[in-house]
Amino acid sequence: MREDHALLIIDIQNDFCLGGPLEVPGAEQIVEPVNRLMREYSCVVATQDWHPENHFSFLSEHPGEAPFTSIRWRDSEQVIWPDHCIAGSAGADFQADLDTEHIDLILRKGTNPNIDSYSAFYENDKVTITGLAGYFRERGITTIDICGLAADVCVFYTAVDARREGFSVNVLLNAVRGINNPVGTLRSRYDQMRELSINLIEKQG
Ligand code: VGL
Ligand code: ZN
Repeated sequence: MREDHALLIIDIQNDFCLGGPLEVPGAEQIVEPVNRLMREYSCVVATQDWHPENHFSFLSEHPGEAPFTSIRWRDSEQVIWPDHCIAGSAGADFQADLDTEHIDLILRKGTNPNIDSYSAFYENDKVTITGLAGYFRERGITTIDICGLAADVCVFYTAVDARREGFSVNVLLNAVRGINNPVGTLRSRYDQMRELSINLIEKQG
């Protein structure tokens, strides 16, 4: 077990799993691989997407818009998502089969109604930090292995910010799944990650 490697598990929550409003195809298939992986790390962090019920990214706040389309909002682009992961709701709970006893730190993100937060390190304003980079540095972490949901949204933005913060970053392909809406998004995000020297690897626990 390497003390300088961390496992970062992104948003394995009910609303992203089968039957959820923001279902990621195949999401349940990663739970067992992630459970096995957790045993290999001395530092395990998990995030939860954790929104107030009036979060501005929600479809219910934009009557007439279509989900998964992008709108212009206060000088930036914002994707409209089906309402999901409302703080304290059953949909925001970790998927029931996830072995949460191995998690050292749980970080909740997206709590500001006016800012979305895909990355575990920065909110989407790219200014507001979560403190996670500092947590990893203080624990002597140099390499972050990332798994979870969704590969083309929160996993992607988390991996990009982890690189920017100077960590070595591996995305564990067998333990992520993507939304891929519109089709082609997942592939393009994988290409962007490779260009940023983020390693896309298979790793079994
Ligand atoms: C996510 C869309 C909106 C994710 C979170 O966890 O990938 N995607 N909020
Ligand atoms: Zn969200």
